[in-house]
Amino acid sequence: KVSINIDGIDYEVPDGITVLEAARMVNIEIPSLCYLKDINEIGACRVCMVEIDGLRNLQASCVYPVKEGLRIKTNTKRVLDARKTAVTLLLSNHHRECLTCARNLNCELQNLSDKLGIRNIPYTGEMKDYGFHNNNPAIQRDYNKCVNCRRCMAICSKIQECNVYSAINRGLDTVISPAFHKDMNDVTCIMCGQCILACPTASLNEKEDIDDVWKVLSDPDKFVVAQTAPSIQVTIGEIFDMPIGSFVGGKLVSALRRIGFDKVFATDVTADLTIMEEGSELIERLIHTPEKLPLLSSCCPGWVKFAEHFYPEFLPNLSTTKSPHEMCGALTKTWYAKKYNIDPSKIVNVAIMPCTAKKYEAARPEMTSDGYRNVDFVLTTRELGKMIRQLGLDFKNLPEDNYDEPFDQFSGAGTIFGATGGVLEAAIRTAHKLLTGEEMDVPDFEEARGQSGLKYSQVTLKDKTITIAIAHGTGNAKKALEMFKSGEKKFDYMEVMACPGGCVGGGGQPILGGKDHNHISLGYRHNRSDTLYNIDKNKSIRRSHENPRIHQIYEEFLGKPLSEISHKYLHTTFTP
Ligand code: HC1
Ligand code: SF4
Repeated sequence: KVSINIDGIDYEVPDGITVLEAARMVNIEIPSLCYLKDINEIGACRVCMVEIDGLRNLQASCVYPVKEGLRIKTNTKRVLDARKTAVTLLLSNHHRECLTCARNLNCELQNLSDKLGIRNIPYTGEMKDYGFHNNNPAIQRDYNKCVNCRRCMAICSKIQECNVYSAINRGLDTVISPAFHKDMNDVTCIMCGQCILACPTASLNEKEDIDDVWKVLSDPDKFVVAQTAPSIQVTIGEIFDMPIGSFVGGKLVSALRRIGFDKVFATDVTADLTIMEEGSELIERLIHTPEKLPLLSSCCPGWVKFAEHFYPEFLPNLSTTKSPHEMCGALTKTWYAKKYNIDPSKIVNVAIMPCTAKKYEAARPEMTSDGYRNVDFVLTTRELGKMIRQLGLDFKNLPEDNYDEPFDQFSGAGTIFGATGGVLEAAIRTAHKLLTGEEMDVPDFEEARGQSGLKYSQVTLKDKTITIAIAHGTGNAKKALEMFKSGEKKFDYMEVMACPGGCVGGGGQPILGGKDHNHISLGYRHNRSDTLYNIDKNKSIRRSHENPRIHQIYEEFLGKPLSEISHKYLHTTFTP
C-alpha cells in the first residue's frame, strides 16, 4: 500500500496501480475516453488529465502510477479546462448528428460533452470525410464519428487476435481502419461485434434491420415468427434500466407479441436439439472415428469464421450440427409449416440474438432448407430494445407471457448455452446418457463454469475418460489450438465462444459504456450468466434429452439423431 492525497484528502491505495484506478477506487470519478483497463492504457485522448504536485504539466492519470506521498488534484479549473479543451477539439471534427445517431443517449462522447458542460465549439475545424462503410451483413463503420481512441483496435488485436484494425496515416489525419479502408468482408474480421461494444460513439455499429422487420410485420401476407436466443432473457432488461442480469423472459415474449409477431419461439428448444445432434457426434467420433477428434463446437458463427480464416486445418473437427437459431429457422419452414399447414414461402423467421455474427451466419448460402433461407432477419438485443422504445412500451411493467407451441418447452441445458461453458456442460449431460444409458449423478458440471479464459477438465463417460476444453474470446481459442498442435495440451472436445463470457457478452448486447466495459472480465458478464445458471437450477427438466418437445420433433420428423433428415436440414459445411 502507498499513501496518496487526492484533492486534499489522504488515502491508502495499493501500490502499482495508476492514479485513475486509485481515484476510481475511492469514488472520485475522473472521466476518460480511450482507457480500457489492461488492454488500452495509452493516455491518448487527454481527457483524464490531473495535476500532480511538483510537475509543471498536467498528466494523463490512466498512465501515471501512484507512489508514496503523491499529491494529486482533480478539481482545479486548470484540470477542468484541459478536459474541456480535449473534448471540444474532438467535437470540432466530429459529425455531430446526435438527434439521428444510432448511439443517441448511449454515447460516451455525448455524455462527456454534457458532463463537462461544453456549450460551444469555437474551433470549427475542417470536417474530414472518410465515409461510411457497410458492404457486409453485420458491421457498419462511420469514420466521421471515430475519435481515434483505439479501443476497437485493442479488443480486436489483444482479445480476439483478429488484427483487423490499424492506424492509417499520421498526425491529424490518423484514422483507425482495416488496411486500405477495406470492408470487413474482405479482411479477417469474424463479425463478432466486440469492437462495437468497445466503441464509445457510433463509429462502429451493427447494420440495423429494424425497418425491414417493421415492413414484413405490416405485410398481411406474411407469417412472421420471432425466436429469442437464450441470453436475451437476462440482458434486454438492462436497456430499460433494470439491474444487470435481471430475468425478463416473460416480458420479452409479451413485448414481441405487442410488436406484432404471429408466433414467438424460444431458441433454447433448438439448443436442446443441437445438443442431441452434437452429443451424438461426440459419441460417434469417440467410438468410430477418433481421427476426427477433437470435436470442436460450431454454434458460434464468429468462432466458425475465425477457424475458417486462421485454422482451416481444423475444419474437419468442427461439429457439422447447425447452430440452434438456424435449426429453429429450418424447422419452421419444413416441419412446422407442414404441421400447421402454412405456406413456407410466407414464413419469415426473425431471430433476436445477442450477436452481430448471427446476421452474417444467417446470410451464408448453405443456411437454407428446401430453397428457403432458414433465418430471414437477425436483430440484436439492442435493435429489439429500439423497436420496443419506438412503440413506447413500458417494458418493465409488461405482463409475463409464454412462448408458443411447439418451440415453448426447453431444458435448463438449452438455457445455459448463453454462457461460456454452457454448451459443453449441456452436451456432457446428454452424452453421458447416450453412451452409458444412465444419467449423471448431478447434472451440474462446475468445472465448465466461470470466466477464466481457457479451462480444461476431464470427464468419464462409461469406460472412457475424455479431456474437455472451453475457450471464450478467440484469442483463447488460438492459444488452445496452438498448444494442441505443439502437443503441449491435448483435448477431445472443445467449446469455443468468440465473445468473452459467451453469448451473455455478445457483440449485440446492451452497451454499458466505457466504465463498465473497462475490464474485459468485468462483473456484468457474471451477473448475466449467474441468472442463466439459476434458471437451469430451478428447472424440473435440466437435460436436453428429457425435453418432451425434442422427443416430439424426432418422432414426427427427424427419426433419430444423425438421421438422413437430420443431416439434410440440421447439418452444415464449412469453407476455408
Ligand atoms: Fe447464443 Fe446459441 S447460445 S450462439 O451463444 O448456440 O447468439 O444467447 O442463440 O444459435 O441457443 C447467440 C445466445 C444463441 C444459437 C443458442
Ligand atoms: Fe475485430 Fe470482431 Fe470487430 Fe471484426 S467484429 S473488427 S473481428 S472485434
